[in-house]
Amino acid sequence: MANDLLSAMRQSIIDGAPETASTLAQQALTNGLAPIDAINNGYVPGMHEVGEHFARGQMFLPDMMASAEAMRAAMAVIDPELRKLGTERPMAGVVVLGTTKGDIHEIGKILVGTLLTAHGFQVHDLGVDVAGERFAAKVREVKADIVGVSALLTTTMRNQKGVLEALEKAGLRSQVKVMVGGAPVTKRWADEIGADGYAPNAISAVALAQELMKDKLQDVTVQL
Ligand code: HCB
Repeated sequence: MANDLLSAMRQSIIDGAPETASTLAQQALTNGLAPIDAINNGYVPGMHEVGEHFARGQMFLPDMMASAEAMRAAMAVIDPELRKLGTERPMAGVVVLGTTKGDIHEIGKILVGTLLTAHGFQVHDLGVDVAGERFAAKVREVKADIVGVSALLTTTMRNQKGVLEALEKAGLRSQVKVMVGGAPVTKRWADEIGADGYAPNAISAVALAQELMKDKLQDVTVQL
């Protein structure tokens, strides 16, 4: 039964059917499926399949846009459930989040933000197509502990490095940890550009953020 539901969720993304995706999300919550499992085991595999069809020329941009709409409709139902947990936790740290310049993919970043919020982080989401200087300005304004930079295109990955450079230029690099992610991003790339960490999905982004907060606390203790 749960497998049928997950498979229907996956298909609603491939079909680009927001109403079905939303109805199935309601159904999943009613049936007691954990909200994060609905996302990770139902809708995200659908998104990956859409990406593969697109790469093979079997789906086109409007199809991919419809799939993104369906994903957003499902997340609109599931998001509040995930966020509820966050209000019951002590503040874990301040995070500035955004998709890098030239890139408008936002679904993964939103998911990372939601899960961080659910784990007690205060998240400031700058949205998409964000230049390094805007990241730096926000870090200064909200005294961020962590910056999360998303990039989904091989051409915009290099702008993650631009964010690190902007933080350096603003004299903020030593005060803030930087984590990077997005489909084409790897740990190797994160190391190469000098980021503090890489997370392949939203759950590991939370674990990484928690780890980075510990490192940050240690940095402060060493400085004292
Ligand atoms: Co887009 N697109 N797209 N797209 N798109 C990809 C990314 C391709 C891989 C598809 C393909 O060819 N196989 C491809 C990129 C190829 C490449 O460069 N390697 C691609 C392309 C080419 C393009 C256009 C250039 C197409 C065109 O115009 N000809 C264009 C670019 C526009 C631009 O940005 N300037 C484009 C446009 C679109 C939309 C608008 C139709 C739509 C985005 C809608 C939106 O976000 N509002 C879209 C979509 C939906 C996709 C796919 C199908 C899904 C992306 C997605 O939402 N995944 C994607 C295929 C794929 O990724 N396999 C395809 C689901 C989320 C949950 O995963 O990886 O984003 P995620 O995030 C994870 C993870 O990476 C990590 O946690 C998240 C949650 O688990 N994470 C972080 C992400 N950010 C993090 C930050 C951190 O600090 C830590 C962890």
